Amino acid sequence: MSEKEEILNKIKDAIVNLDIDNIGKLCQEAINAGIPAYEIVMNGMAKGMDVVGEKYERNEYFLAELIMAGEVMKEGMKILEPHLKGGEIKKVGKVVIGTVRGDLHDIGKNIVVTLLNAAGFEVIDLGVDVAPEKFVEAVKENKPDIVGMSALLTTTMIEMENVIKALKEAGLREKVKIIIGGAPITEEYARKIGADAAARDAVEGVNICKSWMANK
Ligand code: B1M
Repeated sequence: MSEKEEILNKIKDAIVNLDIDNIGKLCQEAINAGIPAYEIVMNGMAKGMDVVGEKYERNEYFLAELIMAGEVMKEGMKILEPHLKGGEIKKVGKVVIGTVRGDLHDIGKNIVVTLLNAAGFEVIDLGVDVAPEKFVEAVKENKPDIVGMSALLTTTMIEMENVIKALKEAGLREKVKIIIGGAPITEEYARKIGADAAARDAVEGVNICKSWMANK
């Protein structure tokens, strides 16, 4: 196993073992070894989160462990976030983003926000559990180019469609591009609810937003 694989494995294990005391040190070690921050997130911490999810499904972990895993990942992000951010760049476009109503998962959405900022977008982050009316208000107020929505639960995906309906009713749908993402989201679902795109991960999401702005 290469040194890089070894560190990424230790980071994955730290998430699985809910090791909040060592995750920061390990992330710093990975940065020092020259591993790009985004790779540490996706091939280290997010892989650990997948195992945590599987353990939860097998009743080996419970809600308390899910909460703790979220905290451990956030602790790691404190070290990685400055390395994900770019310098000051001219703003290329404006994005209103949020996790939809009923859904409290924000780790993935926050990575999208960080990478959008790094790519030069101005981002209005509405947070989690965002009702359709709040998306509409934010679009009216900020006149963004793009609306982004995140959902991690199959039970909250439906809210994405509700946001699109609410934007249509307010006469705002045609003024913005809409991108959706999160573990249960597919291209097919995006087409079904009338979103413009679905992203599998944060990098793909940001690339889609960049391509829209380039073609504007
Ligand atoms: Co929850 N949870 N959770 N959870 N949780 C999942 C999602 C689950 C798959 C676990 C499992 O059973 N295997 C399952 C959902 C099952 C389903 O719906 N089919 C689940 C469940 C059931 C629940 C509760 C219902 C548990 C309960 O209460 N009994 C509950 C619901 C609470 C609520 O939201 N109302 C719950 C709660 C929580 C915590 C709050 C404890 C915590 C979240 C902490 C937080 O976010 N602040 C939590 C966690 C940590 C997870 C897992 C383990 C990890 C999620 C995560 O952060 N992944 C998760 C299992 C899993 O996903 N493997 C699970 C890492 C992150 C980097 O990935 O968020 O997918 P992700 O983001 C990616 C892409 O999806 C994409 O880019 C990101 C980075 O590349 N992306 C976008 C995301 N949004 C995007 C938007 C875009 C573009 C790309 O454009 C706009």
